[in-house]
Amino acid sequence: MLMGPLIYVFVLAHAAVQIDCILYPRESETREVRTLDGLWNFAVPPTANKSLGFYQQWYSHDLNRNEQVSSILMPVPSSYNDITQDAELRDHLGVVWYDRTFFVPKSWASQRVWLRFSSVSYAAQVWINGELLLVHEMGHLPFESELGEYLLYGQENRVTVACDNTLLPTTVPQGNVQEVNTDNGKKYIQTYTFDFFNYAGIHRSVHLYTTPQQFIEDVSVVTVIDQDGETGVVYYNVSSRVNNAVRLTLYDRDGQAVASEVGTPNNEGTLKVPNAKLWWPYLMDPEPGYLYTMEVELFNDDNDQIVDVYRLKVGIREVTWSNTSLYMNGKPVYLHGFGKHEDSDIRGKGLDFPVIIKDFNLIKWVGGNTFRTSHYPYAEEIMDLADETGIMVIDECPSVDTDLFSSTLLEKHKSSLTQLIARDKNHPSVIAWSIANEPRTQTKAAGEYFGKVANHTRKLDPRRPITLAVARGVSEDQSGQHMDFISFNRYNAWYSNPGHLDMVTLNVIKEATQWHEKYNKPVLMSEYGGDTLAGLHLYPAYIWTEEYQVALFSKHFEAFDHLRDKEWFIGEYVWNFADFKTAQTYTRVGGNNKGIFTRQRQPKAAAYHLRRRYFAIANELYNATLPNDLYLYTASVQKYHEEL
Ligand code: BDP
Repeated sequence: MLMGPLIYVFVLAHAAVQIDCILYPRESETREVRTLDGLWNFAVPPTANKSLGFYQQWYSHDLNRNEQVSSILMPVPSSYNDITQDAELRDHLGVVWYDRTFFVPKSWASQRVWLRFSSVSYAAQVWINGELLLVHEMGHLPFESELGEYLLYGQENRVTVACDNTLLPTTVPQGNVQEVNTDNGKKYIQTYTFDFFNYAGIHRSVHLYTTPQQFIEDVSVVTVIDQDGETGVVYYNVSSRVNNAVRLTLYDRDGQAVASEVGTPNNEGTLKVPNAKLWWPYLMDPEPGYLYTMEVELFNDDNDQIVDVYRLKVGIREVTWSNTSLYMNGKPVYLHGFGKHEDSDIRGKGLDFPVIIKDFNLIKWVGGNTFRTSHYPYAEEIMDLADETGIMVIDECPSVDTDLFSSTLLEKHKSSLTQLIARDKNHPSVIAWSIANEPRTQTKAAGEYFGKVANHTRKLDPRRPITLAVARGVSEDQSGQHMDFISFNRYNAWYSNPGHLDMVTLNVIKEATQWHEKYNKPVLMSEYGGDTLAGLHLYPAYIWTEEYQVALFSKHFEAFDHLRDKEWFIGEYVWNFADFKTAQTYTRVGGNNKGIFTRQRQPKAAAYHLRRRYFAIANELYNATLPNDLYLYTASVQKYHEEL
């Protein structure tokens, strides 16, 4: 009854999103790509009438020329929340409006022209020149449409986006809307239980791109290593609406063709690469992240001319698992990394290359070999960089704290995985799918629900293991039976037994062992940590200080080393890589401070501590070279110590 002002609820609630192909737009000799990133016009309807933009059809005119609208400039990509000084915009609930104009050359009239959004959070409606083109529900995932007759060639066009951040019990992630009494009367507020700020807006790039009339619609790649251990096998499938021949050629880093085949669209084909250079994770090989380039060419009807070309990076590697281990190219891997967030000052969750590159530099500096995309899919550009650097990724869908397991929610949850796998299926860095973070898994209904989500995911991709980050206790959990490995989040000496550093090690060992005993599957600790205010020092270690974070980590390290002797313990993920913004609560000082880096990416003491551990592990397991600044010189006795 209080949903009146919240637009997408009735527009989108039943819009089934079926996205099974969504290639990243890449230039080639047959394709042009432009971004519409930059400054857009931005307008917020009045709180008292959140639907006004729809009633007044704000999509019919430029927002900055419409006398009924007061618009400002808004950068794209970015969250809108932290761009102005207005607390109401920061905490806005419901629809906001964006628009901009762009030219389309006359020469594009003979092509197909597509408009692609890499992410609008949470729901979007898109108009071109006043005509409704697209609706999409789900943040962090791309959607697109061909523009066709909506477009004016050789003229100016306008794109308008209505973006709604409202979260409900049937959205992924879930939230609630409450009516509250304020000093200025009644208003609606958004509540949610997950622990990161519900940033919203056009978060990633907007692309305009062309394809020829006959075009490559999708490319899927699965790689395995032949029994000889040397030949890389690349199974491929090219989708196209025509049945013309396709030619696939694989080039190595030096541009030499190493395999080629002519096949037919929508049929599986195979490329074999003798003496393949395998894709290895960072620190596991001197040349991690080796990528080939796969060139896909589509022929015309007479099969004598090439009409479309698309190039895709391919890493040849094979992920397998047993009830005790996870293997990369047949070798057991130990995962040492982070839970992260897409989060930074001012742009919130907006794509930002300086922050992205800095984060990869820091991950490598610390010696991490993995991260989990907690708690939603990260930008495609981040996934590309993970491929190139050899950082393994547990790829998580946007389901957090899932509860109230309705059939509507189930369909959307499944759709989030369909969309995620369509987007990320070809990334060698993706080693597993995480189908949720900390859902309420203690009921029978939850067990059945996650069984369905896991089956759905497995059908879409049987070649990667499935997990979810569980927080409920071992004895009550109903979800683990459906997973391929168990990931558990636990905050010893923080949420449980705060201040008691002597109540960590045995508890971690005990719980990990219980998970393994209950499900007979590999186990990893997907979150542990404690909030730490950078610069706060107290010795002996006291909660919230840098000393405490270091000591808390050490107590976990002892447990992990004990567990590493058991084959089935496959990894450790610190919570969190960097401090990040959350909703306002009395447990958070400027946000969540569990980062080993501040939000500005400066190290706390724990970063140096973790770095010594991660490199020591990589050195022990893979003979990785230790950086020479791991220990700074103190006295000659240290040299002796290091040699031990
Ligand atoms: C875990 C959640 C994570 C939180 C973390 C914390 O998975 O999203 O940020 O707790 O409280 O339960 O720091």
